[in-house]
Amino acid sequence: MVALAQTENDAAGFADRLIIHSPGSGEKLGEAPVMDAAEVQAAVARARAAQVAWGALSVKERCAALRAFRIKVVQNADALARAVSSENGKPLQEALTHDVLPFCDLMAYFEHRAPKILAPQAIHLHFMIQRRSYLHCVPRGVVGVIGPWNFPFSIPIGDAVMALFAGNATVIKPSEVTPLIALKAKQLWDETCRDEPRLHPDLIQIVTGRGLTGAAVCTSGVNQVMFTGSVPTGKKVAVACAERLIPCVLELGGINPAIVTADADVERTAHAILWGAFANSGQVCASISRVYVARPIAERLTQRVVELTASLQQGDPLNADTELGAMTFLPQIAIGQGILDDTIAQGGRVRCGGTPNGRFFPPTVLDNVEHGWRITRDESFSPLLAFISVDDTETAIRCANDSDKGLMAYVFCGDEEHGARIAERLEAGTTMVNNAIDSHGAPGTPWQGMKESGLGQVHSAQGLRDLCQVRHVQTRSWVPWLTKELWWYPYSPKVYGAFLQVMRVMWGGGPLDSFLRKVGK
Ligand code: TXE
Repeated sequence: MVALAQTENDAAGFADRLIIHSPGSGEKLGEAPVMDAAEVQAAVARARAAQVAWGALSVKERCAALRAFRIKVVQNADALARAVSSENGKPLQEALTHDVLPFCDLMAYFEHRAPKILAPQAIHLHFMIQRRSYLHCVPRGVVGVIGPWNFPFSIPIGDAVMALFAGNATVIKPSEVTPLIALKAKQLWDETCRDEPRLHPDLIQIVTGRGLTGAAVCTSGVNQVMFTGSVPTGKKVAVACAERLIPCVLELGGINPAIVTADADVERTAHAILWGAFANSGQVCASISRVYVARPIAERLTQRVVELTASLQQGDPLNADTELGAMTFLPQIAIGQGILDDTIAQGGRVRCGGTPNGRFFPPTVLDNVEHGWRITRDESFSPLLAFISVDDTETAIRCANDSDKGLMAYVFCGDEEHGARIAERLEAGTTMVNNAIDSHGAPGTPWQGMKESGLGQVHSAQGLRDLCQVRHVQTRSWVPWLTKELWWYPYSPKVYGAFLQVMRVMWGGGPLDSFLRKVGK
């Protein structure tokens, strides 16, 4: 059993260093400096200087250059997965398939598509047809990325490369709980830069530290912030960005519902819920935490999930057949335990799992739970799964939407089309039908939260464009005999009357109005 000594990171402030221990073995893995505001500002200045040449390259050239980094990551995939697993405590296979692999897919996806996504876009003007309007994407400059500990590679480094595709430089503040993997990524970046002259080491800066270092990123002159973490910290980041009128993208977690209808395929649903609830020991913002299941199949489904849970291998994260590793973040165990105790006190029944053993939190299934209890409201970010039986789909939808969060939702249903209709009524950034948690791995789709789950989006064409200033240019063809527009000076009663007449004819409900609406003018 691992000693419960958290990394010596709990003290606030810029003082001392981060000392990192493996959640799985307790072994000391390394140290990282705690950087102060001046060091963060110096990093931003270096990034800004490197961005000038980078932003001047065509998108195609940037994509060609970034390919070298993707190849470098693939060449080092095993070492990276081992580093993620050691530092974060997740099983080795998850470190590879949830962190390193999706990152490579994200890069390959945007290498191919970014030139088209960021190409100038014409805007069709409905009346001023002698004019030409178009949007063009200009890099913002330096993007600050503030990362979490649950996906310590794929989230901060993935956000950073999105910013690079858009022509920006980045300053990454990794979580104080898992800073070493970001430093390893930086080392691979620097090595890539030696062989690819278009890449500059300073385009990626890593600033390690705790909350104050993160706060310093927001006030350091960056042009945008991408933040993943808790709701209270996300709000602080939003305020800091608002004071500087810079955009921020916030990804703040969820308390994600699954609705299971009576005609759902119990076997697939059970497997999906099992993985959706317990991958990364439930420390996933998209984890399934509350299941609203139709009463006729509730016991069959719960029992099947319990059986499958019993077969999961929990242990040393670095073993390739381990399915649940250790909890990453010490305070998370107490949060999960508190929600578990609360549920039991209210009458919830533990069907399997229960009390944590050191850093290892057993996958825990509860039923007899009622909507409204804390387990259905507060993010446990631990392997707790609650089953709530419901009489009809309308009740399930109402309960699912009765939450201050809205990141992900799930529907398990025998009829895909019916599932999609239910999905459309759920208040979530993404709803998956007959599937679980992995839509973050589809880089073409938006990752976004509603309500307190966040602001803006990452991934997708729009997510990439949002990392640019989208500027509008309007030109007008030269017509020698037209020296001025009709609405320029001088003003007169005659011109005023003419405009009134034009308005009546065009928009007043007459025949020309009908014709123009028909032809889409
Ligand atoms: O988050 P914080 P923590 C949830 C999970 C967990 C809780 C707390 O429920 O229990 O958040 O985790 C930096 N200005 N999620 O403490 O504080 C900080 O250094 C700028 C959900 O890790 O939000 C770290 O790099 N930055 C989440 C990052 O913000 C600041 C994933 C996140 O820290 C800052 C992880 C400040 N004032 C935990 N203060 C998800 N969305 O999936 C701290 N930071």
